[in-house]
Amino acid sequence: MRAALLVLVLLSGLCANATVAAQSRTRAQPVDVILTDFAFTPQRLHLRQGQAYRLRSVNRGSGGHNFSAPSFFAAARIDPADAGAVAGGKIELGGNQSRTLRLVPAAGNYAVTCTHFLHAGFGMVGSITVDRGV
Ligand SMILES: [Cu+2]
Repeated sequence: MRAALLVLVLLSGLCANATVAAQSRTRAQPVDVILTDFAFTPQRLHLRQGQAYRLRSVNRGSGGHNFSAPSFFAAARIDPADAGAVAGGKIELGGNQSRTLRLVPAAGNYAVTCTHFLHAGFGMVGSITVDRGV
């Protein structure tokens, strides 16, 4: 009886996870951020809490850049299938590379920078504002 209950609890947990992943894939709104030498475009992202997004970071710069937003990524619900794209609070991109991350953001104001040497000083800074859902 106890084992059956445990199996049931585990199964329902799996279903809930699968549902969240499926929802974020089907209803996710695409958002593109272009990284260049030395800017984020758009510089200010405006998102809504609870909405699923497909955040695509595209590096059109000549060299490597990153999309570093540790607080934003820590607070967001990231699709487990994409979690490997974020390391140390940032998405690292070589020249002409892009990564897509499915996530549901949490309300707040977050800073975005490129942590490569001197890039923030050259202008690679931005922000993400996530409004509370209705
Ligand atoms: Cu950079």
